[in-house]
Amino acid sequence: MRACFVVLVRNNELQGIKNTVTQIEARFNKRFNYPYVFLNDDYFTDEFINEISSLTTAQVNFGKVDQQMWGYPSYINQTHAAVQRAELAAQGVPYADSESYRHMCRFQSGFFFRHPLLDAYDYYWRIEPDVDYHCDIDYDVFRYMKDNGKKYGFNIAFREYMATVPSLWQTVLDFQKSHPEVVKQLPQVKDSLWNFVAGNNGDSYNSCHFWTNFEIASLDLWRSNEYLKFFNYLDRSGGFFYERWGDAPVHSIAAAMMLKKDEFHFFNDIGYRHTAYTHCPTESIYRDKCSCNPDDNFGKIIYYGRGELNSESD
Ligand SMILES: Nc1nc2c(ncn2[C@@H]2O[C@H](COP(=O)(O)OP(=O)(O)O)[C@@H](O)[C@H]2O)c(=O)[nH]1
Ligand SMILES: *[C@@H]1O[C@H](CO)[C@@H](O)[C@H](O)[C@H]1NC(C)=O
Ligand SMILES: [Mg+2]
Repeated sequence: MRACFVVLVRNNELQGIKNTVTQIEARFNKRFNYPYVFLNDDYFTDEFINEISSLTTAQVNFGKVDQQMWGYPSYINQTHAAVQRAELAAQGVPYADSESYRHMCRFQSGFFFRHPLLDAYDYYWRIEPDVDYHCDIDYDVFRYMKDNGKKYGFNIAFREYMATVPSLWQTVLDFQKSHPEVVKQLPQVKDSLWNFVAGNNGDSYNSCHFWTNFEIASLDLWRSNEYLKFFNYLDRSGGFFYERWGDAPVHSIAAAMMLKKDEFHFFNDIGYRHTAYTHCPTESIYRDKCSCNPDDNFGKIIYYGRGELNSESD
């Protein structure tokens, strides 16, 4: 399959990404030998390249992300952006005052799939430093995606901090109004996952999103004219910088709008931990494949997560 792992990471996260790659190799890739694409807004050090390369027999590519994909567009008022960051920081939102986090979210939303090192591929699996993969995966997940017509695979869904995306939904609605030629191409609401993200009969964002730190998906989904028009519209509005739009709500709203329900896949069998949250398959057939504790499965604590994260919507 024309597929790869894609890893955006910093040199100082070497230990964390070695930990992840070691698990990916043991759980999946020693059987399939899919290549890796490592991307960074800085040059990778020789130490980084050597230590990563020694973890796998698969092909490993290292690339730099240039200014056009990681930097302020000319139409962004950076003074205004700084004022807005300070305002969000006063609300205690994670990464509120971080410029690099915003460049990262914009890159993951609109550019990673256009990096030249990804040109050779049709599907990707996004991995991050300092996560755990808990289960043996003994089939080719990329072939599964293709054979079953799947375009977007996830394993954790969550609530967004609404303070990071106050104008995102209105911008999406404005996009739909100004691009009837795109809307015409989209599936009907009843066939899509629009109602996974739409609140108040479509008047507002309900904050639900797929966690994008794990994604197995089609690159063509993001390379499509429909998505590129959508991303450009969002990007011009400035919300990646004036607010703190995450790639998770952006990908999720776009996929919910553009795909049919059956083009999504819940990777229940891929046990996964990112920060304090774990997806662990609870069915007994997974006990001999997974090392995680099913009692830790995020599905069981979702109600708690709602209360914690989502005070102002719903
Ligand atoms: N090269 C590079 N990678 C970054 C930067 N900021 C975040 N990342 C990567 O982007 C991904 C998401 O960042 P992370 O800090 O884990 O954000 P979180 O998962 O939302 O808490 C991780 O793979 C990070 O290594 C950055 O400034 N430069
Ligand atoms: C940029 O933003 C600052 C702060 O909000 C504002 O004072 C200034 O007029 C803006 N500049 C332009 C060119 O719009
Ligand atoms: Mg992370």
